[in-house]
Parts: sequence; structure tokens; C-alpha cells
Amino acid sequence: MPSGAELTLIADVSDTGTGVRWVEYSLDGGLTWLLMNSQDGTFDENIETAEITFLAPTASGTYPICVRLGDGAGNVAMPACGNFTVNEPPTGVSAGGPYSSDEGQPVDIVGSASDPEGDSLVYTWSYLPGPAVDSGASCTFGMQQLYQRQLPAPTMDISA
Ligand SMILES: [Ca+2]
Ligand SMILES: [Ca+2]
Ligand SMILES: [Ca+2]
Repeated sequence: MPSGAELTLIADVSDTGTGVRWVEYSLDGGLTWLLMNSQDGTFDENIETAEITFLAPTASGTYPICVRLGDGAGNVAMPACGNFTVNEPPTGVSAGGPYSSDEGQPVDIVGSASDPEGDSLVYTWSYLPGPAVDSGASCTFGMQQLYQRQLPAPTMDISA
């Protein structure tokens, strides 16, 4: 997910004795705990669903997330933990251009994009004819090569 995205955590919890009385979550490995809400309004049964909505951290990375619950007898369950990843989408995506060519002739097209985390990117191209292209003209993309952080430079043939 991107940084700052709204994230809803849903946890199914149960207690075999007195029933669930509270559910908490932690985003810092168990140092700080915050209450979650009961999906049916009250933690008063043996089986409950807890939920909470929060904003993802603003820095890229993998974060721990833990849930724990307490019953009516004062028992606190061992936390259950997992993690989630904050990863930004590519930025500065540009297809370059505008491009032009005679009918039947290839066009070299070069675009660019980058990723905040330096993730390997996969690119796809599509073609939208401009007003000077005859109706019914077709366009095919040639072999595409993939580069990290650099758009491929396929050839594009236009014919009519
Ligand atoms: Ca219990
Ligand atoms: Ca309930
Ligand atoms: Ca990324």
C-alpha cells in the first residue's frame, strides 16, 4: 500500500470462558497498544470480530502489526502478529513524445519512470491515434525490452 493509505484491520477473536471483553492492536511490536472496536458494538461474547481503521506510516518499509485480547477473568491472550508493507507507486511516468512518422515507418518511442524504492518496474504501452492519423490505421508494437527504472524503447509501426 502507499504511505498514508487508509488501512482497516479486521481480527476474529475468541475466548472459551467468560468471553472477549477487549481487543487491542499494536503497530510498534507490542510497546504501545490501542483499542479496537467490536464489529457488533460490544465485546461481550465468546466469538467476536474486532476492527480498526488507521493510516499507514509515511515511510516505506515493512511494519509489524499485532493483536491481543482480554477476557472477563483478567486473562490476556498472547499477541498474534504479522506485518504489512508500505511501498510507493512509481512516479514521473512519462511516455515521451509527441511522436510522428510516415505511414509504414517505424517510430522510436522512449518513456521514463522511477520508483521511490527502486523497485523493478514492468511497462506496458498502448496507442491512441492523433487527429492526423487516417481512420482505420493500425499500429503494432515491436519487441519490447525491459529495463529497470527506464521505459523500453520499442518500435511502433503505423500503417493505413
Ligand atoms: Ca478465558
Ligand atoms: Ca458482541
Ligand atoms: Ca515502489
